Amino acid sequence: MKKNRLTEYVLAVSALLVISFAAIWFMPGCEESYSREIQGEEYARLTYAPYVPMPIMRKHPTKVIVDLETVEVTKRLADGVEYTFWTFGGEVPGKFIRVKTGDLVEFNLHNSPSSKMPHNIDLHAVTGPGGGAASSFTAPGHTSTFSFTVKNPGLYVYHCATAPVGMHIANGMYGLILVEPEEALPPVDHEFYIMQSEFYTEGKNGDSGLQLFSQDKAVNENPEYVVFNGSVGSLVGDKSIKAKTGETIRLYIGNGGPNLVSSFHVIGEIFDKIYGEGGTVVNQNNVQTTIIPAGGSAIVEFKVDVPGTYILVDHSIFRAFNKGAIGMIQVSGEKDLAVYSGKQKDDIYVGPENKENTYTTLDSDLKQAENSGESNTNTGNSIDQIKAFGQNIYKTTCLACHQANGEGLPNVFPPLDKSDFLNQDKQRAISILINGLQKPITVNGKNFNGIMPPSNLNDEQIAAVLTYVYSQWGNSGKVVNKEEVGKIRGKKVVASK
Ligand code: HEC
Ligand SMILES: [Cu+2]
Repeated sequence: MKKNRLTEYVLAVSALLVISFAAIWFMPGCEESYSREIQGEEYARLTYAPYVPMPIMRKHPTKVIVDLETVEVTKRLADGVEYTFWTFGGEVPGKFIRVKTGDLVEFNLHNSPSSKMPHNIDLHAVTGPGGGAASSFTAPGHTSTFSFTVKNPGLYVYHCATAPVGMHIANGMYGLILVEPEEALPPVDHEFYIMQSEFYTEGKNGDSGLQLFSQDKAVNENPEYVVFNGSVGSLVGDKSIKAKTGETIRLYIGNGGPNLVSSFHVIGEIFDKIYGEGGTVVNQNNVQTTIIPAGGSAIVEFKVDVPGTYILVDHSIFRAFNKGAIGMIQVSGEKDLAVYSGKQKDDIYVGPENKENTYTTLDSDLKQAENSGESNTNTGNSIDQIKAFGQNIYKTTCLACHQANGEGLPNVFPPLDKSDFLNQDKQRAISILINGLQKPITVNGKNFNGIMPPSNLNDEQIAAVLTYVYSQWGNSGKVVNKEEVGKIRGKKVVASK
């Protein structure tokens, strides 16, 4: 009995010892634990979106010197559309800043001598009045310096907070600062920087030339453009994010606003992990769409298993397909047919009752998105340039229904090649593009009664796409100019039969 007790005791003590040794042994970073003392200094290496500075390997906080220049630049917002952006570092969004908890940041805000406005910076990573705004107010051709210790890890937005604050943000003055936790984030194969925001232009979406800021539209929260990384198409085509199958991706996503909340989604992917609202805890697994408030952020991680193109969108979906909030991840590598088979067949479906109707599935979302990178080129003057412009519009907005060579789909989408209906009446065709069409028509002897939605194109775009269509596929070769379109839009002519 007594002996037994003793054995139990000895066993218990040794078990405890083993456990505590093991615990010490396996404690992360045990050999080189994080020192909280500031040692040395370094210059921050800042990156432009979609790139992110390298992870920080050091095991101690340091003094980090950040140099950032505010500069006002006029450049492309969409093809043919220019805007005067106010920027941190010459691009929208501003440069990505990466520091580590405990770092002492010496911030030098330089305002370019070419600026017309004073600017400052409010970093959400700063604890202190205005997040640095009051200490960093900088006139053109001046530099302000202030320092702060980053106490809280997380992914934070920074922005200009000079009055009128809304206008400075609306013109592009925002970016992200990542404060890494003491214990580094787990390694991944790729990290990228994406920031959503809106632009409020005087002209409508697609109106070409230099666009001015519209205070009215901003106050009404009714943007003409919603974009990732500062312009339409900045993450599309050859500017897509690239990865290989089997790799892990971490996205640092910010929302500069100024007004809209993003419903961030990647078509065809599921976020394995989310650090909700850019905090330091993984608070969800297996998420389809995450919400990113204006002036907030999120960190998402996922592994890409299937090769192909994945479309980043704000799933408030008209913002994606009509205002620009589209990006792409192109994944190359081996197909895994068990994870995703691809299209296995495409049969004609004859509806249960009406045997005259046939349907075909359309991948128009994808087609539109894939083509959107090359759409909307501004018109030149020559007829060839107009046709080329029209061809791009055709590919992005008409092809999904009327098909590549205007052949249409039997019983569903009428043909545009040698279409007697089209060639008969130019004004009617213009009106159909402006207002859409929803009534029975006969094209080349075949009846159609479908819905063509209004095209949402401006006068110049309608003129170009119709000129292109008229020049193709045995059509009459008519030329449509934007004045004709303007007249019909003004009159609100209803499509007649
Ligand atoms: C979502 C599918 C869809 C898209 C996109 C679409 N159309 Fe149509 N279109 C139709 C349908 C359906 C009709 C027939 C409507 C009806 O029956 O009332 C039609 C009719 C027409 C007609 C008159 C009939 C004919 O064949 O001559 C023209 C012209 C036309 N579309 C041009 C265009 C052009 C140009 C674009 C691109 C800017 C476009 N459509 C985009 C579905 C579409
Ligand atoms: Cu500013």
